[in-house]
Amino acid sequence: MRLSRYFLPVLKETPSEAQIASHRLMLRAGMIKQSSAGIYSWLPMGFKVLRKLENIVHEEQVRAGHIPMLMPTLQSADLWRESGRYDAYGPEMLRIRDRQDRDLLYGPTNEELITDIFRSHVGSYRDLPLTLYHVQWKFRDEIRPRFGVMRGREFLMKDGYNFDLTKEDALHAYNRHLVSYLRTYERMSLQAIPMRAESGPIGGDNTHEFLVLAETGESGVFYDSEITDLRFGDREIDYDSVEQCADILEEFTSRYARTDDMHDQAAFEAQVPEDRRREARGIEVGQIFYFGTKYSEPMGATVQGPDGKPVPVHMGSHGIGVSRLIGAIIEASHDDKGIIWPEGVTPFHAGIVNLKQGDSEADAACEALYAALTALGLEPLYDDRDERAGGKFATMDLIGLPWRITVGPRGLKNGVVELTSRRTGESEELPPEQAVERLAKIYL
Ligand code: P5A
Repeated sequence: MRLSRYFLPVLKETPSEAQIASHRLMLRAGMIKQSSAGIYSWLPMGFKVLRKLENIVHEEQVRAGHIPMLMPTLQSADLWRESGRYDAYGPEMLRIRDRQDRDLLYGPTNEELITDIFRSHVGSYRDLPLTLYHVQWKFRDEIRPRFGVMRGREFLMKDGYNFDLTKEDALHAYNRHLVSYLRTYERMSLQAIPMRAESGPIGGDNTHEFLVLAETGESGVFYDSEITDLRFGDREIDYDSVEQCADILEEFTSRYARTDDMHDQAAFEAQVPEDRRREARGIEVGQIFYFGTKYSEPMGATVQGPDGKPVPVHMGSHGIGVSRLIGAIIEASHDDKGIIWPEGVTPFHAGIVNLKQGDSEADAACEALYAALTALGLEPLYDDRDERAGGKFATMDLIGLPWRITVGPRGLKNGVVELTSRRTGESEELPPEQAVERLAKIYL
C-alpha cells in the first residue's frame, strides 16, 4: 500500500476523551472513530488488525476441531423467554420491536440461538461431540462504556458452544478450549493467564477468565508469580486426547490464580509462599464456561442416548473478545512514540520511508523494495508522500510497524538502506536485497 493513496487519518493532537494509552493510540493512529458512546467505526488500518486477529482465532478454532458458522445479530425474544434470561438479563440487553410488534433483541451472546439450532437438527448421541462457533458483533448496553474498544457497547466476539452427551465429555471440551485459547493468545504475543472467576449471567459453576496483566485492566487479580513463567510454546497437541488436554489445564491452572470476586485470602496464604504472592490488575480477553444442562433442559435440547432414552445434552460456551484484544495488545506493547505491533498481528509487515521523494534513485530503490516484498507475499506500507523526514518517522513510530526501511540518496551512494526495529530502535545499514531477505526470514 502506498500511503499517498491510503486512508490513514492520523491525529496530531492527543484526544482529550481518551484516558488510557491504547484508546489514545488507536484514535491517533487513525484506526477507529467513535460514532456514539461505545460504538466505533473501524477505519482501514484498525479493520486490518481486527481481521488479522479474527484469522488467528479461526485458524486455532479449526485446528481444535471446532466448526465455524454465522448466526445473526438480531434474535427473537421468545427464545430468551424459554431459557428465562429475557427478564434476567436486565438493562444491558438492547430490546427492539419490529413493525409487527414482535420483540427482538440485539444479541449480547448466543446460548439460546445455538441451542435452538441444535434441538432442531440433532437427535442422536451419535452426532456428538459437536462444537460450533462464530465470530459476530454483540451488543451490551454497558452502564459505563469506556477505554475505547476495551469496554464497548458494540464489540466483536468469537463465541463457541459445545454439545456433549456426558459431563465428562463436556469437561474435555472445556479443557480443549482452554488449550486452544492459550495457543491463540500466544500467537498474538499476549500472555493471557487463565484464572478462576465468577460465571455471571452466563451461568454454571466452572469457569476461567483469561487475563492479560496490565495496570489499566478493569479486573483485580491475585496470583502466584510462578504462573507468569509458563509458556505454551510450539508443543504438538492432539486435541482429541483427554489426557493431554487435562494435563495442560493442570499445568496452567494448578496454582493459585483468581479474579477478585473469587479471591480467598486464607487459601492464597496457605497455597502461595509470601514472596510469590501478587495482587495486580488484568484485562479480560476471554472466558470459558461449563454450565451443563442450564439451557438444554428448559429448551428441550435432548438427544437419544445409547439406551434409546432422551437425555439433555451437556453444554459449555467459550468467548474471546476479538475487538478488545486490540486494546489489550496495545496496552502490552507501546511506548511514548506510539504502538509497537507484534509481528504476528501487524497491519503491514514493514514501512518504507523515502527520505527524498522525487529523487529518481531514491524513488526507484523504494519501488524495487516495494515490488520485492510484495512478490514475497508481504505487505509493505510505502510512505511516498512529499513530506519532511521527521514527519514520516513520527507517523511510522505512531502506527508501530515492527520494521522500517529508510531509503535516501546518501545511503544509496554506498549501496545501502537502513533497516530499523521499532521495538529496540536499533538500525542497521545493508544492501536493499539483504533487507528484503531479512524480512523474509522474519515473516515467512
Ligand atoms: C462465552 C461465549 C460470554 O458471553 N457466551 C458466549 C459467553 N462470555 S463473556 O465473558 O461475557 O464474554 C466473552 C468475552 O467478550 C469480551 N467482552 C467485551 N469486549 C468488549 N467490550 C465489552 N463490553 C465486552 N464484554 C465482553 C471479553 O473479552 C469477554 O471475555
